[in-house]
Amino acid sequence: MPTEPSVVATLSLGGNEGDVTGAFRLALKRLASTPGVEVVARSGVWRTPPWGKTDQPDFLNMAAALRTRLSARGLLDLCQDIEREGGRQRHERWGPRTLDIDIITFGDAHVDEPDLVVPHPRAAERAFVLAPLAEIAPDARIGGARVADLLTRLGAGEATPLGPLPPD
Ligand code: A4P
Ligand code: MG
Repeated sequence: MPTEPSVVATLSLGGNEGDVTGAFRLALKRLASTPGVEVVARSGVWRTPPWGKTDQPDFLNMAAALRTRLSARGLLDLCQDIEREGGRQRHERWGPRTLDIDIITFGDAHVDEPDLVVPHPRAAERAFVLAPLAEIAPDARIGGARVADLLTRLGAGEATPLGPLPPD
C-alpha cells in the first residue's frame, strides 16, 4: 500500500521494434490504472536516431510526468513489470527493444544504488530524452540544470516531433 507523500516523477519511454506506439499506449494505461499513480502530462511522440549503438532502426520516444505516492523503487518495479508486459526481452545493452522505460527524475530526490540511479545519469546527453521531456517539464532539474536549458545546450539534433500519441 503506497503511503509516502506524493511526488512528481518524470519517465522516458522508448522503443524501436514492433508496435511501439501500441506499447506506449498500454504503458500509459497501466500507469494510470495503478493505485497511487496519476499521469499528469504526456509529451508528443518523437522519432530519434539510435544513441549508443547506431546500427539499429530509429527509435520512437516520448516522456510522461506522474504524480505518485510510490517510492522510487516501487516506481522502478512497476516500470519493469510494464516493460515485461510490453514484450520487452532483455538482450543487448542499448540494442533494439519494444519498450524501455527509464525514470528520469523523482521529485528532487537523488538515488544512487546499484540498480537505480536518479536523476538518470545519461539523460543530460540524450536529445531523445530531453526533447520530449522539455515539452512537459521544462523546469525539471537534472544535476542542477533545467531540462529546457540542457536541451538548448545539447540541441535536438535529428530528433523529429511526430505529434500526439495516436489513439487506439
Ligand atoms: N536502472 C538504473 N537507474 C535507472 C533508472 N533511473 N530508470 C537500472 C530505469 N532503470 C534504471 O536497464 C538496465 C538497468 O538499469 C535496469 O535493470 C535498472 O535496474 P535495462 O533497461 O535493462 O538496460 P538497457 O536499457 O539496455 O541499458 P541502459 O543502460 O538502461 O540503456 P538505456 O540508458 O535505457 O538506453 N536511442 C534512442 N534514440 N532512443 C532510446 O530510447 N534507448 C537506449 C537504451 C539506447 N539508445 C536509444 C534509446
Ligand atoms: Mg533502460
